[in-house]
Amino acid sequence: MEKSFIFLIFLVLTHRSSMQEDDNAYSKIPAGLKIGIGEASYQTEGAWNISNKGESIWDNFVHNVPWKIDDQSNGDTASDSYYKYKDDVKLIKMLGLDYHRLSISWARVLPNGSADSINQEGIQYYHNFIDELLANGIEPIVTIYHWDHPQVLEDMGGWMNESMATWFTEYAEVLYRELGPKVKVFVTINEPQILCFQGYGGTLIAPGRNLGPAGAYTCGHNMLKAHAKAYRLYGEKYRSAQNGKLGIISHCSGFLPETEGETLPSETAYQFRCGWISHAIFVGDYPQLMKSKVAEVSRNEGLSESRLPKFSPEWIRYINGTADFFGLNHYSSYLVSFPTTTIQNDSFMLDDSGVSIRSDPRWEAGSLKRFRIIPEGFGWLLRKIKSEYNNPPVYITENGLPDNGGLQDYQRIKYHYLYLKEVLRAVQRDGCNVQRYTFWSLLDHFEWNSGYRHTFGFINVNMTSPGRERTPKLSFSWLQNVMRTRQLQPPILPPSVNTTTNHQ
Ligand SMILES: *[C@@H]1O[C@H](CO)[C@@H](O)[C@H](O)[C@H]1NC(C)=O
Ligand SMILES: *[C@@H]1O[C@H](CO)[C@@H](O)[C@H](O)[C@H]1NC(C)=O
Ligand SMILES: *[C@@H]1O[C@H](CO)[C@@H](O)[C@H](O)[C@H]1NC(C)=O
Ligand SMILES: *[C@@H]1O[C@H](CO)[C@@H](O)[C@H](O)[C@H]1NC(C)=O
Ligand SMILES: *[C@@H]1O[C@H](CO)[C@@H](O)[C@H](O)[C@H]1NC(C)=O
Ligand SMILES: CC(=O)N[C@H]1CO[C@H](CO)[C@@H](O)[C@@H]1O
Repeated sequence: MEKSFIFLIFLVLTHRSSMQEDDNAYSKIPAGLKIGIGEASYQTEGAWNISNKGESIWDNFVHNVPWKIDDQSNGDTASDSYYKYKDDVKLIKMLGLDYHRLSISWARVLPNGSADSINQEGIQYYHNFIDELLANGIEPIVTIYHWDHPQVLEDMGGWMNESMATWFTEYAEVLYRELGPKVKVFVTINEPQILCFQGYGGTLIAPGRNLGPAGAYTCGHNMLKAHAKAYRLYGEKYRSAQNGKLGIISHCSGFLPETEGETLPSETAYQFRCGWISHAIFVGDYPQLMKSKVAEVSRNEGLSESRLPKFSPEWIRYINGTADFFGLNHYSSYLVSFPTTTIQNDSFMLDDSGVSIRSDPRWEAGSLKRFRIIPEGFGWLLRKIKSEYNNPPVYITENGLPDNGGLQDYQRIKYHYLYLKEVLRAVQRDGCNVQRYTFWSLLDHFEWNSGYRHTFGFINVNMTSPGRERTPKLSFSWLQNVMRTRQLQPPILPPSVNTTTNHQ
């Protein structure tokens, strides 16, 4: 009698604490979690034809097929960061962040693609930028390649040409040699998934080759080889002196089952999109599920062999283990199922997985509909990465929400509050080994095929003014408070909303 009464109290107490856990338990940012912000060269720099810079595939795309960009704009000037990098560093410092993620424009450093002719003015810009960060106590994280390779290399096939792996490695070596003494984290390639499917498989982004799934798979295949060669070269020639960390960035969404308990659709969607790249690096080769499914689809289409290229055993071993961290870009989540009648798909992948992927219209969206606020999908993903790859160090290298601009960005604050909270819980409750969290992005910038209509910045940039004046948004002061206290801060609510409103 007494025992069961005590047990009952225990139940009540544990139930209460798990209810309260959500709001208070994990709000401290642990010492092992560094916080930063990021940008990409083509999206911010401008100065596209300055100081011997070569033409990149993005310069070519926006100038030759301007109608592919929602507002027919381009990145010729963008946020003008080529000239204003010192202002940007001041703002990063004001935010109190630990690090800044920037990318190098391949065509600015190697105008005609060849590592034999380094553009000194181009590399000097990155020396200056990185020195300015270091002088202000901000750690630089360098993305070697964020989608803007030299057009001359595209003219020789780009990522369809296996030689690209060699050209990429020669370029990476220039950066190890030049910047490696002061850069301790390099990312090789940003999001093969998106660039290969939208730029080579489809036409949404540069180079817009429209080669279908087979083209996208070949692109990913060559990128994995390029990444591995660049990683191995660092190990052989630079690691002992420079002691940096290297990885590649996967774009991974959350895939929640449409029907509770039905896990195969989630597993399939995960392996086709995230696992495609990550499995080869953390386990070896493409995921079995993906190999079988693409082989089956290819057979059904009458192809003599699978359109997913095969790695030799030597390449499988060579690529396996080539990452010091799991680089993760995450934005949103989807509901997945095997369709019974018509196939519903979203616009970002032509897919052999056979999985139907949709957004729940009840989930709140940013200015682009596929960016829904669904933080539990992030928790799902972080736990999936932990179990799938034996809990590797995870660097979250992008996380953010688009809106239509303006300084009162309440929705951005709410998004980051909920998403960072999910990260803190995954780390402190579930033991996920997340070591970095990167807000995306510092500035309003050129948002690829969306032009300037959708913005991710904590800082507004006046894109109609030649001065490209920077004005911090409301989210800027929220983020300052997070960094000052190293504690998650409650969202700032718009004046008309009462405090009990549920986030869903
Ligand atoms: C560089 O591009 C701008 C357009 O963004 C153009 O006005 C200018 O003439 C170009 N400069 C050179 C040297 O080609
Ligand atoms: C490559 O670019 C450099 C610097 O812009 C130039 O001097 C050189 O002639 C170019 N080489 C070729 C083969 O185009
Ligand atoms: C690939 O690059 C090589 C140079 O390494 C070139 O000879 C070849 O023509 C290119 N292939 C294609 C398909 O463009
Ligand atoms: C990949 O590397 C891991 C760790 O060294 C090893 O356990 C695994 O067997 C390798 N995978 C393949 C396919 O060789
Ligand atoms: C942006 O710059 C333009 C041109 O200088 C100016 O007319 C406009 O008021 C500015 N917009 C804002 C929001 O400051
Ligand atoms: C139902 C639906 O949206 N189907 C689309 C799936 O994607 C392909 C390729 O983009 C489209 O052609 C279909 O219309």
